[in-house]
Amino acid sequence: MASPSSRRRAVPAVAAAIGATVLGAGLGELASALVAPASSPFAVIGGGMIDIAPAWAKDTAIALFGTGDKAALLAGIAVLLLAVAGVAGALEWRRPPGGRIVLIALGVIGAVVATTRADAGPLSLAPSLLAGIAAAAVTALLVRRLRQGSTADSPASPVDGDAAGTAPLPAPRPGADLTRRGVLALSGVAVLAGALAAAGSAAVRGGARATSAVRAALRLPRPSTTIAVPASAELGIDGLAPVITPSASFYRIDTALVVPQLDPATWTLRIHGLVEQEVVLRWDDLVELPQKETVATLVCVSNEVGGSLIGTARWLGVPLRDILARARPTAEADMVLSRSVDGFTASTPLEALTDERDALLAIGMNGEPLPIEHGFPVRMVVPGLYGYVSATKWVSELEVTRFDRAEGYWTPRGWSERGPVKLASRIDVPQAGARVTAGTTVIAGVAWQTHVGVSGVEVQIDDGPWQPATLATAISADTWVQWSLPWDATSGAHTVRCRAISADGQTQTAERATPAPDGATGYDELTLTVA
Ligand SMILES: Nc1nc2c(c(=O)[nH]1)N[C@H]1C(S)=C(S)[C@@H](COP(=O)(O)O)O[C@H]1N2
Ligand SMILES: [Mo]
Repeated sequence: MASPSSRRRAVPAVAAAIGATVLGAGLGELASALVAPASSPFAVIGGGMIDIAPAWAKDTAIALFGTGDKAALLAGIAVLLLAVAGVAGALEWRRPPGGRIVLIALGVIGAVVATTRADAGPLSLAPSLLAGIAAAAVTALLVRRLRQGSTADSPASPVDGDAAGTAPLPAPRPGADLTRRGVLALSGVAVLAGALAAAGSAAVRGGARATSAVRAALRLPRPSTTIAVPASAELGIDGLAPVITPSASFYRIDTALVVPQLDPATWTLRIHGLVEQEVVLRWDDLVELPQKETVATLVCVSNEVGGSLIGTARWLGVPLRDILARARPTAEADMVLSRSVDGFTASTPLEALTDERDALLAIGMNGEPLPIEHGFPVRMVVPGLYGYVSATKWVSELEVTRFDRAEGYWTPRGWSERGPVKLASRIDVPQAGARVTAGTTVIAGVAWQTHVGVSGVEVQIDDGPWQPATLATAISADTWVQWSLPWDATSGAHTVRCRAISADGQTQTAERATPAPDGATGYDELTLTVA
């Protein structure tokens, strides 16, 4: 057992290791910004954790933090890192060089993970190694100083404890206290320096600014086919999701802790595999091709019943069947594995990319170039399929292959290899927790089964009959449709449920299923008290 005094004396050592680790982490981030942009120690550890996370973990993270899941992950890593640093400080104080070894080991782990990332460069080892070495060296220096201070001023060991074995409280020693205070102050300086280095790394990166400038200056080609959105597609009910989702509020889901910054001038798309002719497409080639405008709803397989991981946008791009036709897939091919610059892949049935549907290699979203976090400069959008098996952002490669030869990113992580969108509906109005007073009110929401279409929505209040809601005009089978139903609300507690009927006559199933492995099912339900 450590005596109270030795525990007390470990405090500056713990502080020193934490300060040294913040400094090391900041230097690692700065080094990454300067020489290995894809190998930020935080991003590679976070990315590695995302990659090994099973389906339930992804679901839980999204359920807890929504689209803030990435910030939560990074904060979690920071807290864990500081906790380990604290332990390393105590170890370095009691059992040198234990603390140094722990900190170097952390750096080595980061470096090894960095080399395994899809976008690892030649210097990918450097940032994490530097972070570990800096943290260890500064910890060793400060703890050595602390030890010199305390031994210089401590009495010789025989006096340090009596025959009964009780630890004596050391008399205050001004010299030792000065050292302790000095080391604490230096730890604080290290934290500040680490924060400065991290801020510096953000400034050096500035990549986001450069890409925004390129994006802002970009002019999109005009579509040869446009699509009109009928005014009657929008019911204009307060609280109801607008039929076209503004890009700024469009949900974002991806594994990219650092959003890829691509320049259209150097972007290429390689189409290869089971093809007669390998093709490499550049931005200039792409914008020369006939452009099509579509409106399509994109939905995430992780969307819970009633969830918000869904949006509808106007997309501009070239039909993927035109692109694939240039490469001429061979007869044995049945899948296209699209790959993003950051290593994400999606397995899409070849048929969905070559049949009559508007599967696009998209460059525009809601009249502008794709937002950077939605895949700038080029992504895929395929009606009828969940995003994880179709909607690859920052796309750089289409490998024409077979389902029995390759699999997409989420398949080995517990998600189905194919992801057709399931029939679903959601209640938006009244909003959960809204005050509803007795009298005529409105119930409204959205319903979808992309590329199949919705022919009806029914609403049930308490245990009453299922009543048909009024549908807004559907833009197409590829989009969600708004619905509404007037309701003469009586005071008291009520439950409201909805279910959709698809264009091919299926009624949405009441059976509850979790998002994994192939999409949630069950009725969205709202409970409310009418005043
Ligand atoms: N490069 C890349 N593309 C990706 C993903 C990803 O993790 N990386 N996630 C997919 C998933 S799971 C979904 S639901 C959609 C979400 O697209 P959005 O963020 O534009 O809404 O992108 C898809 N494309
Ligand atoms: Mo998704």
